[in-house]
Amino acid sequence: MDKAEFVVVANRLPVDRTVDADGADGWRRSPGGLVTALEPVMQKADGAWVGWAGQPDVDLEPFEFDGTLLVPVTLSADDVECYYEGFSNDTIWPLYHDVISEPRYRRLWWDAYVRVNRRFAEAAAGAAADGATVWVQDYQLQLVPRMLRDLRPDLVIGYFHHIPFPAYGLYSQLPWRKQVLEGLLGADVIGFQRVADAGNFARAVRRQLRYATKASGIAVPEADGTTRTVLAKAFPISIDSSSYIELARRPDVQERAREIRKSLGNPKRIFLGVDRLDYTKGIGHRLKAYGELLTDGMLSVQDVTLVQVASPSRERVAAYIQLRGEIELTVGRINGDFDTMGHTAIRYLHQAYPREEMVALFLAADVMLVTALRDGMNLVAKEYVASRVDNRGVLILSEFAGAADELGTAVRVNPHDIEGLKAAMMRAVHMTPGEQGRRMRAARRRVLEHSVEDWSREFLEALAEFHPRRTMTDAHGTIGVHGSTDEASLHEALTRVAAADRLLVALDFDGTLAPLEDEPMRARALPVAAKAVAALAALPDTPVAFVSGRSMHDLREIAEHADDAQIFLAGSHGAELWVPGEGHLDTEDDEDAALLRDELRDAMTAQLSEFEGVWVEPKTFGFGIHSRVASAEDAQKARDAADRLVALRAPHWRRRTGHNIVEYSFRHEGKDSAIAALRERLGATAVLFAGDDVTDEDALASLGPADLGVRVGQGQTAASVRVGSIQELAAALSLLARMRADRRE
Ligand code: GDG
Repeated sequence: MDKAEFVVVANRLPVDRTVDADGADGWRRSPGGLVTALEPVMQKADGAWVGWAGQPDVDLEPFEFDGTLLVPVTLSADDVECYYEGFSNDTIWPLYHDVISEPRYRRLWWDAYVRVNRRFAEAAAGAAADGATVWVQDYQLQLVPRMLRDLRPDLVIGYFHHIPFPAYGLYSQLPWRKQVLEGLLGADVIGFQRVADAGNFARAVRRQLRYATKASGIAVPEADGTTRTVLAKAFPISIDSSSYIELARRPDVQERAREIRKSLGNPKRIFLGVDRLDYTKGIGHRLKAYGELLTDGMLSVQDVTLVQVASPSRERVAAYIQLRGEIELTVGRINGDFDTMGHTAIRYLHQAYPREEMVALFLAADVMLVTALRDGMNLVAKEYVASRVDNRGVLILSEFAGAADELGTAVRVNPHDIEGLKAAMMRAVHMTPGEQGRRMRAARRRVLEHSVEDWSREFLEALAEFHPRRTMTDAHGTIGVHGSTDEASLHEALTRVAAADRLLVALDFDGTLAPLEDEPMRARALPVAAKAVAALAALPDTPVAFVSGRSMHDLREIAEHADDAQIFLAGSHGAELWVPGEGHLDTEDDEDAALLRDELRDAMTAQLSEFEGVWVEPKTFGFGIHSRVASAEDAQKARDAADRLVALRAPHWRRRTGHNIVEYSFRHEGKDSAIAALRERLGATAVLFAGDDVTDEDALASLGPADLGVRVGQGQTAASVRVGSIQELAAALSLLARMRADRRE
């Protein structure tokens, strides 16, 4: 079996088993947000997916489906009962949803959870290539990150938690509360739906494990005496909005929406609920409010109907069996009391439907009821909004759903407050089309601007940036970075490039030659680095270049002696070039782009002034948002605001992230193009490039076998050599200068 560079681990595989008319087995991609979200990532990467195929006691070999390697994990009937239905769905699910139903704590279930989590970790360890990225999904697999790290310390491990993380007072009920926290902290990045979930998690870690937390970082002491920083942060999930828009625009789907209205007797208003039949969704609360409005005579079945799709879920778990009984009793009573021959109060459907039918229902519904008592996100709310291409309809949204953090213009409700819920429903029934449009347009903007692809990209970018933030103290008491190249190999690599006929030494500036500063214009190369660079540049056949994301204007100011030392400068990630003796090479003017740049920059500066420590840096071809001294929350909000503005006004701009900076630019050049241009102009036969940040990886990844890539500090890298600090790089550059000078003698 080939090893994969990117591995997803989830309870379920992304496929369902099918049996055709001849009784032959096959597989079909299962619908669902997670599968859609990860599809583009899986397709780009050499990906594998580890999970259960959905049937007990079936042993399957790994197989390929749509370009993804599927690695089935076998669960026995007992595993399904104890690990899945028991610990996952009858202990963790109710506990994490604020104990709406009473969690059951059974030691046998816990044992099965540990056992099955280990099986998933082993399967993932077997599927992952050296240094691969593994993304673990959700509450069924909370122990996998730690188990996997112990098995494979070389891996980059992410975890996303789709459901809420409860307040400490509730979490502390869990008899295995420490083990679960330790399990999760095996990851490099832990993603949550809401800022509040990440906060609850950090609090539990402080109280239970006494680890220090700062902003979104948690300091995790490891057995070998090192400390690892784990990032625990909100990454709200989204939907594949364009597929909903596409369906909503289809004439047959619109026709079906009209048909649905007609078959319900063309009521004036249709209420809709779409949920898995789960006690967290507040279906009983909405039925109660609706039943009372009918009883009070505020609504009548001549005018309104409630369509409730309750798709079957976890049908063997006792709490779900009981819930189904209660809901169906309530529906029966309300219908019995209010139905007429021609009209029904509630059209109750305990079935699952194809997505086309769901979108037709969304289009037919005047009022969407999302009344969850607790919900990680609630994708249905976002799907309704995305589908309303006509900017009509009212979303009633529980403040206990994660989606409430983003959809501020929905009609918000506390579903426990039945009077409040009734008032909101009446308000929705009477809302003018103008108000519906205003609210819906704003909600749609948010959903459309932040799709599920953005979600996975943002998570994986954070993961790449964050791993492995590990410092260690060696026997001599010096601080290095985990994974630094040993001295002998570094020496060997430098000897190799020192022998090149014409060697280009290209160096990033900030974080590579100069320490990062809170005030970027104060950055200066370390004196020892500046000296090494000058020594190299003075040698024949050894041109030196600084390759930076800064504008040429700023780069010239901070790299003060560059011109004297005959150093080439590439600014704006390679879109601008300065040649010693010749000056700034002209770049093409794009007046429209420049106007838009000024306008967006001004808008951003005004909008971000409320966030302390966040500021906008003008760039030649765009702007950067710095948040080095801001709180994690403000930094996130500022990035979100910038993302929204750019997605709306300049969707074709390139977005780059670096250490505490996000940058937007209408020029798409990366540092790789700067290296290519310099290599050609200077006739270099080999290139040494050193950098410390994500944008340097473009250049590092473009290097050939004769070249040498050096990564300074932590982070995933394409470089073959890693040094722990700027000081170490400076020492390596001086050594290189000596080697090259010796070569000539
Ligand atoms: C968990 C968290 C979080 C439902 N019935 C049918 C159907 N669905 C689809 C919906 C939606 C999905 O299932 C349900 O997603 P939700 O987000 O609403 O809720 P959970 O299943 O509880 O999901 C939740 C989510 O994970 C993602 O992180 O948002 O908070 O609890 O996409 O449309 N789809 C079709 N037929 C049905 O009958 N086709």
